[in-house]
Formats: sequence, structure tokens, C-alpha cells
Amino acid sequence: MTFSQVIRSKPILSAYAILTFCAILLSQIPLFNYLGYEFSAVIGLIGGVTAGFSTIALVRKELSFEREPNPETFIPTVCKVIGASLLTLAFGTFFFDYDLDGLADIFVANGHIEEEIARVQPKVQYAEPPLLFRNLGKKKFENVTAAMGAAFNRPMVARGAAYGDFDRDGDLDALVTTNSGPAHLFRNDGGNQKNWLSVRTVGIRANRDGIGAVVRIESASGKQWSMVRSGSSYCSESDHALTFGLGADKMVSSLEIEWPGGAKQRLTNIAVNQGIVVEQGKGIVSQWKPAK
Ligand SMILES: [Ca+2]
Ligand SMILES: [Ca+2]
Ligand SMILES: [Ca+2]
Repeated sequence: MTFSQVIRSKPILSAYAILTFCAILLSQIPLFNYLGYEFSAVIGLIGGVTAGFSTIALVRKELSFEREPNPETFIPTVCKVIGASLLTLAFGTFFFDYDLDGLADIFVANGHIEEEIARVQPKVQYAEPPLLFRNLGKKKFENVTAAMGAAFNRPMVARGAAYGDFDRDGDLDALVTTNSGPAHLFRNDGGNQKNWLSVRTVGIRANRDGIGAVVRIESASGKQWSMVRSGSSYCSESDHALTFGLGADKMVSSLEIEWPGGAKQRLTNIAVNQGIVVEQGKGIVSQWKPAK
């Protein structure tokens, strides 16, 4: 399983690349930002001058969204991640289940703010490769960056980072923007070997993206939940659709959506390896499957 670079934009495009990426995925401009956007942006900016701290804060914040919150998860997780990222400066950071095993993995885009940093700190570089931590379960993460291919391991002065299944094959791909440089689109090759379900929410009235909706699913191996949100990572916005990795599970027995305002909607026995669009109060209004 590797990440292949499929697009390297001209530098002039990089400032708009994240928005373009989202526009392709969403085909509409988000209506408003979830409260977490401001929090993440502030944390990201702090991280720009305080190496490692942004990763701590974002990991802590994102853990609160993934699976069952557990205070005991925080310190062991952060220690593992910080150890591997001690010499890099993190900007874009997010959780995504790149191998669809049901455990949220961590992507970190890196790049220093000082071009000449290596002159005073020889072990630290201006351009740095991203980092990918695979969630092994039981509070353990493994740094799998080196196995993700040569393109993925190339140093960049990275800033924004977003995810989305741009080629609609089920697995999540990643887009990284760089400081005064091109944007890099990394295709996830082989990440779709396990089962998955993509859920896009459509709210009624003003909140048509369903921002703030909490989606809880249950399958043979357990429960997962996530929240539909807009801005996250650093100066970026990922796909609003929620991708749940399901491992070998062949069915989602229950899917419950708690819409902003408190209304709840429940669906049962949903087939895996497809994307569904659920409209508030109606149910599944459209579905898609990867081209074979
Ligand atoms: Ca995973
Ligand atoms: Ca994909
Ligand atoms: Ca793929």
C-alpha cells in the first residue's frame, strides 16, 4: 500500500488548490463553518511557531471525535507521535482511516517556517516529508511513512492538508499545499482492500451540508461515530462525506444520524463498499459504487 503523486500543480495554483479540491468533491460552497474551524486554525498557527504542539493539540481534539472518547488514550498516543515528529514542524494534521480497518490513522504535513533553519539546527530542514501514523489499536501507532513510496517521502514545505476520495475507489486520498510551491495530490494505492461505507449528509433548510450532524454506525466488529464538519487541519477543508473503514465486516447493521437541533434518524442493514447520501427526514436519496 503506497501513496502515489498524481498531480503536481503549478505554484500559482497552490493557494487555491484546497478549495478546488473541495469544490470537486462537494460541488458546492460550504454554507458555514463549524465552530471547530476557528479552534483548529488557532492551534495550527500556534504550531507554526511551536514545533510539535500543533500535533498534540490536534491529536487531542480529533481523538474526541473518533470512536469512544477515553482520557487514557491521550498521553500514550501523543508520546508516540511526538517522538517520531520531534524534528519536523507540523502544519496540516488530520485523522483518516487510510487502510479502512476501522481505526483512524494520523496524517501530518510538515515544513519549517525558517528557510535557513538548517544553518542553526543541522538536524532540522526547511523542507520536510509528511508523516503517516497507522493506528494499531490498543493506543498504539506505527510510523509507516517510509513504506508509502518515494513520492510521498519527498521533502516539502507543506502547509495545508486535506483528504477526500477524489478518484471514487473507496479509499481516502490526500492533498497537500506548499509554501510558495505546487500542490501535491497523493492517490492512495491499495487502500481499498477492506470494506467501507461513505456517508454524505444533506440537511434541510439552511444547513444543507448537514454540518454538525453526528453519524453513529454499528457493524460486526463494533461501533464508530464521527461528526460532519467543515474546516479542520490547517487552512484546509476536507470532504464533508464521512468514510468509515469496516475491515472485513459485510454489513452496517445500524446507522443513526443525530442532526443539529436534536432530530434523530436511523437506517438499518446497509450494504458496504458504497457511498450513500442521506437527506434529513427522508433517508437514502442517492448511492454510488466504485467503477470496476
Ligand atoms: Ca486505519
Ligand atoms: Ca481514493
Ligand atoms: Ca485507491
